[in-house]
This record gives sequence, C-alpha cells and structure tokens, in this order.
Amino acid sequence: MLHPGSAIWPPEWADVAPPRAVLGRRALLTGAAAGLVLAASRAGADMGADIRDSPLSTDMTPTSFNDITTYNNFYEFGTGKSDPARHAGAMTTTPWSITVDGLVEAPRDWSLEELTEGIPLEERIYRFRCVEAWSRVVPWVGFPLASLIERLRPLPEARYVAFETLVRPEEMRGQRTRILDWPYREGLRMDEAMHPLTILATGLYRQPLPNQNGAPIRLVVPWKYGFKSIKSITRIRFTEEEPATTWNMMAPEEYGFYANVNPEVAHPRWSQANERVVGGGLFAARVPTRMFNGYADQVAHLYDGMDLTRQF
Ligand SMILES: Nc1nc2c(c(=O)[nH]1)N[C@H]1C(S)=C(S)[C@@H](COP(=O)(O)O)O[C@H]1N2
Ligand SMILES: [Mo]
Repeated sequence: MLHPGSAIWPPEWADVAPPRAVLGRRALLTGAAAGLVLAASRAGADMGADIRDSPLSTDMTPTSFNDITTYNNFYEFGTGKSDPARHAGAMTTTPWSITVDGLVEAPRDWSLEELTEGIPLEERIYRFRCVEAWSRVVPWVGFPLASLIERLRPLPEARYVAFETLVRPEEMRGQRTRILDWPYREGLRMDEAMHPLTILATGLYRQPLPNQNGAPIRLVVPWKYGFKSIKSITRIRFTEEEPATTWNMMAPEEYGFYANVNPEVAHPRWSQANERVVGGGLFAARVPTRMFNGYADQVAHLYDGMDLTRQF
C-alpha cells in the first residue's frame, strides 16, 4: 500500500487496478473505520456558527465523513490508506506553532492562534483529485492562504512559498522509517499561493480537522494533485527560487513541481484520463478527469505560455 510515486516501491495497485483487487482491503477498512470515526467526532467540537458559505464551493454532494477520514495518504503515519486514521491520534496538535522565515520582513515563530486570529472561516466544498487516480468532494473549513500571506509580509523578492510538515518521530511512526526524506515539503509559486481558490484548512464537515486529514492546519489547492496539499504545517518559508518538494525530489520524472491535474498528461505508470470516485461503490464507473480538476476557468490563465506537458 505504497504511494505510486516512490521509485523504490511498487505502485498502489488498489488504486490503479480493477475494483476486484480492492475488495479484500475495503472490507477490512470498513470494520476498522467505525471506531475511528467515533473518535474523530468526539474530538471534534463544533467550530461554531460563524462559518461562511462560499460562492467558490462546488454544488456536488460531499463524500461521506467516514470515507474522508478513513481513507487517507499521510506517510508520516504509514503508507496504507487506513494507517493515518489508526495512528494519527498520537500526534499532539496543541500547542502548535509555525515558523515563518525566508524572504519576509520579520522572520519569527507564531502560535497558530495569533497567526489565524480574526481571519473569518469559510466552508469551501472542493473537488479533490489524488495523483493515484481517485477523487472525492470535501467540505473543508478554512480561509484563503492570501489572507495569511498578507499578514506575514513577504518581501517583494519572494517568488515562491514553501511549506513543511511537523517532524516528530515519537508521535509519527512513519517518520521512524525512511520511506520519505522528512520533513514532507511542498511549495507554490506566489501567484498560485495568492489565488482565491487556495486555502489553508483547519476543519472539515464544520468540525476541527481530524489528525489524519492534517490537523491542525493544512494546505488545500483544489486544481492540483492531492500531494501538493501538505498536512500539519509547521514552517512557511518565502523564497526566490523554486523550493524542493517531497514527491518531486523522490521521482522527478513522475511528479512535477506544478502537479496540475491534467487528463492529457499520463503518469509514466498509469493514465490520468479518468478517476475512481471514493465512496461511489466498488463497481461504480470511473469518471473522466477534468483539466485543472474542473477549475480551469479560474486558474488556466496562471499557466499561459507554459508547456504543460513539460512543466507538469
Ligand atoms: N505531510 C503530508 N502531507 C500530505 C501527504 C503526506 O503523506 N504527508 N499526502 C498527500 C497526498 S498524496 C494526498 S492525496 C493528500 C490526502 O489528503 P486527505 O487524506 O485529507 O484526503 O494529502 C497530501 N498531503
Ligand atoms: Mo495523493
């Protein structure tokens, strides 16, 4: 049950093979799921009535809370889809601080509270497409990354923003292995980071983010493959050069820095032309993948003049 991105591991066959191959594991998942969902909702006090609706939300029906919180990629807790739900409870998320450095007026550590204080929360119901060719619809709660970046005051030379995930092997059992070069790293070009669709999520289904989904704060970039949406962020750094990012470092010929959803650019080991809808039932037909995951009208202009087959 390993990410297809890894150069050293076999692909995640359950996600690229026909549904028959998934049967056994899905059955197992359902059993384990029940208790975990209970744990998640117990932890999840209501975030309050102050969450605004957003015109940027899709009107598609969200995937169930159960599917969103029991089928995850979070390699810090293992490579299996059910590992995060089983093991991410060990991660302490309070207190939480984020280091902000690089090309910024005043590099410093911020507590999560001061970083987000006064920024209104919105519900953003977004399509989500993993590079492994599965997808779902997630009702995130969060706020535009742009709102935070304004508060952080990057210098004019900053052209990229880089993110890192917490490193705490005592609590993150996957980090006791070397399947990835920790910390997990991601990054965006500044115009992508400032785009109104790009959010930091602190919740889903109007509850605080379950640990397995990247508590207490994670990135969500809905027109890019899921691996760009880095979880449990502890560092934000502004840079002039394109930052090194985890999957791109691991297998550059398979995972580009941009990772824009593109049905016309196949992964070297499987097609990206269609996707399996999580929760759609084991034998549900795959649906066509859409350019920029359906957000082309809003984001295609960011890539004018780029060859998206080369800068994938
Ligand atoms: N720190 C960290 N962030 C991560 C990952 C990870 O392994 N570690 N996996 C990525 C991948 S491949 C996907 S598809 C999404 C999954 O997010 P979800 O479990 O909330 O659906 O998280 C992304 N963010
Ligand atoms: Mo992914």
